[in-house]
Amino acid sequence: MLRFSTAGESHGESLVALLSGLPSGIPVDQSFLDHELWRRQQGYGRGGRMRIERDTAHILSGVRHGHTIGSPIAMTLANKDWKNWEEILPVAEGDPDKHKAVASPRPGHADLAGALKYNFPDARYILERASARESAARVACGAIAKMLLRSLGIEVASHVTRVGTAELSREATFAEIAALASREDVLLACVDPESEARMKAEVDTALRTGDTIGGIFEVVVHGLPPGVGTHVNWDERLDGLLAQAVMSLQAVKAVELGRGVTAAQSPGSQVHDAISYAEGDTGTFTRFTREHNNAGGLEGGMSNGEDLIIRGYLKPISTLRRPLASVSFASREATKASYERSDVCVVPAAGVAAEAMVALTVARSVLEKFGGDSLLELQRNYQGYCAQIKSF
Ligand code: EPS
Repeated sequence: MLRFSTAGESHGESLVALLSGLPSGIPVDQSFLDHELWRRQQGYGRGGRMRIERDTAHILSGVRHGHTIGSPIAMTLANKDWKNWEEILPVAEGDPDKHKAVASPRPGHADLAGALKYNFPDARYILERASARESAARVACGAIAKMLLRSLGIEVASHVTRVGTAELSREATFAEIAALASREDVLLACVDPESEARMKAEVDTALRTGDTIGGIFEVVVHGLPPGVGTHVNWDERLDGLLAQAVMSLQAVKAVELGRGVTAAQSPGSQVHDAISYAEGDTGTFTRFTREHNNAGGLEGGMSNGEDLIIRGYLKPISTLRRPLASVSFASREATKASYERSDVCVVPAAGVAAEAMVALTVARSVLEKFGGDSLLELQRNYQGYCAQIKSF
């Protein structure tokens, strides 16, 4: 089974990622991996930390001569900021006078629940692990999952469809969304310049007022055949797995598949995607075609051959320059929530992290269905199935 886990604190020495269960023979492109990490660091509204970090994944194992070898892949991502934190956050006891408490919990962050749960006098250790810095390690794993999917012709991309009240005003094609990944100025990762200008204005307002702003990103999976995932067991349904994977990202508060939200207020005749059939080579995978994709490529917990569409709804970052009311851990007196430095808007970055989570989730379901210890074996199984459904 494809599995990954991460370790590391936001201001510790390094993030660590461990990815196992991949077949041998997948070409691993270090520059693609680092470009994915770079994309996650971009976006209008990121804070001072991103001027310090320049993420790169140092691969320690599982890849030799440019290809996976089937064994677990271990990676480290050094935190450049560590040099400023060595005395504040040492592994050994160190000098307590140099430690830096997170003295009053930030509403919306993990601070209060975490300090209570782990019995810490302040929220420093909670912040360190709850921070979205961790998502860099997920992006490193996701980049390798993307390389696997790419060798089967499956692509994953994301764009921003809303920042605050500013919404993308038109439909986007997959080609437009995919092209965003090679943009030099990510700005707000929106395919439409006019909509993006309105989104930027929302970030500017938040910046000016010491506030933060959330939004919506959309991840699209293109080129996935029907039948990945299954309806037969609740914990193998691809829709449920995707929802969990994206919801697990820092600051995501809702996940929508296809037209999930507005479907709840519309009659079935306007929601479900009518099916047609044409002899000849019309559809990509089968001769069954759809005019619409309101289902977001998922029916019955399985892919249906249309693009997967997964939207993540991001709350505004909970570290505010004009902090909300809170309580001092030490005195229990009313005070303002702690503030160090923070981002104002992270919707494009969260979209990149969500691409990674989606790629890892789809790759796991693909490997479960098609199996194979080498890429050659996987591709043979995959192509055999594609030929089977084409002649269904
Ligand atoms: C974060 C706070 C900020 C963000 C950080 C997430 O970090 P710092 O407190 O060091 O300024 O920059 O995100 C990252 C470091 C990153 O790589 O995404 C938080 O508290 O969640």
